[in-house]
Amino acid sequence: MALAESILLASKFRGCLVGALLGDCLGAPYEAETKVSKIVLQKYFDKLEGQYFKSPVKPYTDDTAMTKCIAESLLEHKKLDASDLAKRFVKEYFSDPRRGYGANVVDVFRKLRTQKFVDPFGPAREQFEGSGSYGNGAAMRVSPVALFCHDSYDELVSMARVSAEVTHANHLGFNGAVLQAIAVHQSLHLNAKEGLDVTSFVLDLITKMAAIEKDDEGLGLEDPTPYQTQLKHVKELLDRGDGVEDAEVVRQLGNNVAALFSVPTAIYCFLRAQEDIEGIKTDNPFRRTLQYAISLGGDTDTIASMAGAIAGAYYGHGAISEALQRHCELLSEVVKYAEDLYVLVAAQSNVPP
Ligand code: R7I
Ligand code: MG
Ligand code: MG
Repeated sequence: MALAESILLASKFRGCLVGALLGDCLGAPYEAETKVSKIVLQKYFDKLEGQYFKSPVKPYTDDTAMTKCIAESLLEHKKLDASDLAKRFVKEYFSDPRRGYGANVVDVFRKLRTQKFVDPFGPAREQFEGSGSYGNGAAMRVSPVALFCHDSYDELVSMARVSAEVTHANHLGFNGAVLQAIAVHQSLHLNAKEGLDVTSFVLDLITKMAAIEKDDEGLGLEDPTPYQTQLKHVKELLDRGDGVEDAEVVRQLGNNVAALFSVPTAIYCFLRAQEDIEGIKTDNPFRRTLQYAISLGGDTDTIASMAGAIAGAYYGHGAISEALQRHCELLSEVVKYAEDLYVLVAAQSNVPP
């Protein structure tokens, strides 16, 4: 890889994790609101970006706390170690529990601690009477896996799934994490200067999810290909351009805590924000992505965080407003995780560090 390309890739690594952080920190104040006024959000972002505004730092939530655990575990072990990951999630939660964790995942942490991490996947399988959680908690934290597996698609798919299964044993929970990881991975491999073909971005995701959802054929599901169905909705909505009302986006794709009703939504936010969106005044497509994701309401921190990771991996760190970054707790640590992951990946693939 040429030096210029490696500088660009390093910037995309930072963009990904910083993008995820910004979505979490800036989206969190609006979590659980049914719909957020675009006018209110425009003022909120304008003020945060304003040169003289020194508001208190915006705290991160569980989305970032768990992303941090995955980044640290990968950096230390240079592979995905499920037992180590489980220990880090538990330690992180019990040392700092007030970060807005999902209501049920906490039971997994308690059980893992009680059984002393003998089976890191066991407690997750017991959730919801044995069906496992379909929440988006595995998807929201998966970005470091996408960075770590930059050079290997097959490894990306298997590692994203294993990283998810520590807490999310339901196929909708772990496949949501796999889809989010694949979307970030696609962004990392595209050059923003060449412009984005939004249709082929979605079609590629549909093709890849077809191979993954094949594994669920024996489960006797009502819809055996739920993520492909949602991605087809994403494509149909994109085909209709800027005329689609927010209420319809929410009705078709969802904006809640279920991975099936939030991961495709985050992908749609990134892709739709390639073009201007009515009521959002900014020339910066990264900011447009976040502002639009939050405006849909519901699980705002997580949808904005996932959309931010995909967008940041596409545009790179340089495209993200420094003023917005300054308002986010843990910024310098997150930048360092991305830099260290880049050095690790570069060393493994003989790229200039
Ligand atoms: O998925 P998880 O880690 O939650 C992540 C969300 C993000 O929005 C974070 O920002 C934070 O706010 O929480 O945590 P879980 O507890 O596994 O799942 C979240 C919620 O999804 C649960 O509390 C349930 O309300 C719902 N849920 C289910 N409900 C019924 N049946 C998840 N799986 C099921 C299910 O199988
Ligand atoms: Mg959260
Ligand atoms: Mg959330």
